[in-house]
Amino acid sequence: MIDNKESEGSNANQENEKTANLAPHTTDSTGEFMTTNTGLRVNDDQNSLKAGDRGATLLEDFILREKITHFDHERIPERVVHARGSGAHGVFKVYEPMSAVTKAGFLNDTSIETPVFVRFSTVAGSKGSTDLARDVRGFAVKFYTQEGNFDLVGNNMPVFFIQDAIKFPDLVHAVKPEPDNEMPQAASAHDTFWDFISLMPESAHMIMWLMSDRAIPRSYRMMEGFGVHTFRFINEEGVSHFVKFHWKPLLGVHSVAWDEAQKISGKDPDFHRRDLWDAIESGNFPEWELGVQIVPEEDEFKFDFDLLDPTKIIPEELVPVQRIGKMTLNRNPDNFFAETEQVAYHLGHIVPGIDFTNDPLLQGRLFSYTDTQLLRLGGPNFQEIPINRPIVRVDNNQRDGHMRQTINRGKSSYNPNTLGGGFPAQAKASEGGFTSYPERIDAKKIRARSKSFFDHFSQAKLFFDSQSDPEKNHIVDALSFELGKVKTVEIRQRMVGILSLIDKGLAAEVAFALRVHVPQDPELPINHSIPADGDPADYDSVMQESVVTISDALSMVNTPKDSIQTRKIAFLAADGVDEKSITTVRDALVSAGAVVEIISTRHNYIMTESDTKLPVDHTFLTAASVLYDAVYVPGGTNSVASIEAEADAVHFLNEAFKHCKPIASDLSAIQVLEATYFSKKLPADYDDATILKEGLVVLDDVDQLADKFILAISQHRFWEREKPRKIPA
Ligand code: HDD
Repeated sequence: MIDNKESEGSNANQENEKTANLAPHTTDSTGEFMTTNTGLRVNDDQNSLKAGDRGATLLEDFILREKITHFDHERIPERVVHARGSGAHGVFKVYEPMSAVTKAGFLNDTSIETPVFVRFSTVAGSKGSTDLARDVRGFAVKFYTQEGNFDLVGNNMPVFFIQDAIKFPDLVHAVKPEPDNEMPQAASAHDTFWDFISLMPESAHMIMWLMSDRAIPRSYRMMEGFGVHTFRFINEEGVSHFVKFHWKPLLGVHSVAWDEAQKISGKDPDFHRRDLWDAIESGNFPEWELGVQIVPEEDEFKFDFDLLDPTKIIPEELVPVQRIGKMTLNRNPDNFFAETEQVAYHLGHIVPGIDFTNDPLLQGRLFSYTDTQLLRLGGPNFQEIPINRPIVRVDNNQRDGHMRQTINRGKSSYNPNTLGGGFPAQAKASEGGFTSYPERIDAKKIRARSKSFFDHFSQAKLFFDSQSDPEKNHIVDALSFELGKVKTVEIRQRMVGILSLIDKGLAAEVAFALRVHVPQDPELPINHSIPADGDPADYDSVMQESVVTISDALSMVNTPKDSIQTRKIAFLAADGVDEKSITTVRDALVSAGAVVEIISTRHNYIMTESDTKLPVDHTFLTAASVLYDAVYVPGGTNSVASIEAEADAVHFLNEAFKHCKPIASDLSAIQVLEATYFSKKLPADYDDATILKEGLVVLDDVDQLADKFILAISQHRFWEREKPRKIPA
């Protein structure tokens, strides 16, 4: 039952208008008696009411019936896409008033901290699927503004698979598990997905993103977000500017390796959820800057692509991203179902100062989101669920329906009225009333696609060309994996044809792995989403000469690498560890913001050489290298001997090496590294240049070692190591 106790959730001190708004709906049973839903105190929650202690249960048992009935109805349909997700509360603050382009209050008042609720998600998998699937990540932000809720329902990739919402059910049917046998779960590596994609050249650009490491982020906290569509900003004078929204993570953009992702899926399928939760619990609040690319209305046709086409980015070289504010996630939800599961985002939740464009994907989404909540949340009153309520008043003449919470006083529920004094009253624009941008429309009603949407390859090529060599290799590997799982050879062949239009070398490498041929002179494939009476010739793709040929912003190599904040470092140690060797490095890493965990052969604690107890976080049974960013082996004769003798420890190091992670060892523990497969690759020297290239640090002086290890960890990964691909782990 509901009471008025303050929320005592994880970070109850993060007070704002939304926490106050949630408080009356938040409850805590500490110190209370158990009751039924009608408030009757329960005397026996262990036994049902029976005809004698060995007799049948009586229908009269209303307590049993209420409990079982509620349980029977606990589940609601999972989201048709983005079913698997994790949420967090936070705040957003704008840096400078944006009045030149938008009148949105929360983008103008620098004194206001706007509460937000963010939900990150994967797209294809079910609610209980792994976080580490190769997939797009949803990045949905609900701003509880003083003018009502504004939802920015984006992804971690700036483009989309299709140009028109009418293709969305086809796309999703193709990527979801196949309908006859419901396999595979949370994976695009199967025939129906690639069958569809190989017939949809417009998805070429998105496929490059999906096959890149962006699809396997290290953390939700280390990925970008994008509003994808071009939206409009409207200022007080009614002037419209086009705008693209970006989220830039302050920790940089980082990924894991594909082999690692698959192993994490087994070792800890909640890896991203846990990472987000733990970061917030430990006070390491994730932060993103909100970026905007602004295009004046008169520049609409200045580009070699159409601003309304959601398969295109505006290269940052053409229109820079201005960082206009910061979002900080500072409180974990109190209850997953009540908040993260029941939150309902909708692209159509906007505020004055923000408006839509005619992007046909955006337009279709405007229908889908409310519609889906009606089924998922059971009726039209889902906006009354606490997490969805705005922090401002809601007054209108909408009434009744399943589970109505609001008790509306008075006789009139219509407008105009005199019996209710004419209220609620319409608001003038000057009073905050929303008015749509009066875009001129003079057109024939027609089912068609603009020819300005027909260039499907130049930005796919721009993306591929902008990647570093390791990133390109990962795209080749990802395609070889995904298409390798496709059973129908014709689909593989068709995809190689499409790839050859993006980059001949890429196509050749994938074709080599699949043992199919690269078509000599591939024709631009026709767009198969053509009407029955359409002439395919009218739908030919056209390749534009891209003005920007390389965009640094597209490569993760160029992300900031100046911090080890929140990185998880494994220390492999056992009884007899050298106290200085372990504590000096631990203290240095922790003061640089990293999280250190000791992994040993037994639980609970280890004793150092000087007889001090150090707590053990995991054993080799409960931890794995794929759950850490780097590894350190401290010195101490007995500890080193135990670790060297532990096959799982050697595997731990081999695997960390294979996944290109920084590895450090006290020189006195070198015998552990010598037991690994990569012992032959240990460099002769450990100066900064070698460390920056190889990511290996072996030194006698542990103070110096700690400094160099921090330098290595801040680089994240040493992809160069992948070249030999011969580490068996
Ligand atoms: Fe969507 C959920 C993002 C295209 C229909 N979408 C959903 C979520 C995100 C996105 C982040 C999860 C929200 C949450 O956490 O609750 N969707 C996108 C982006 C798109 C996109 C960035 C392209 C630019 N979506 C799209 C189209 C349609 C939908 C074209 C339908 C025509 N999306 C839905 C949906 C979902 C949804 C069926 C499922 C659950 C929900 O809405 O609340 O309505």
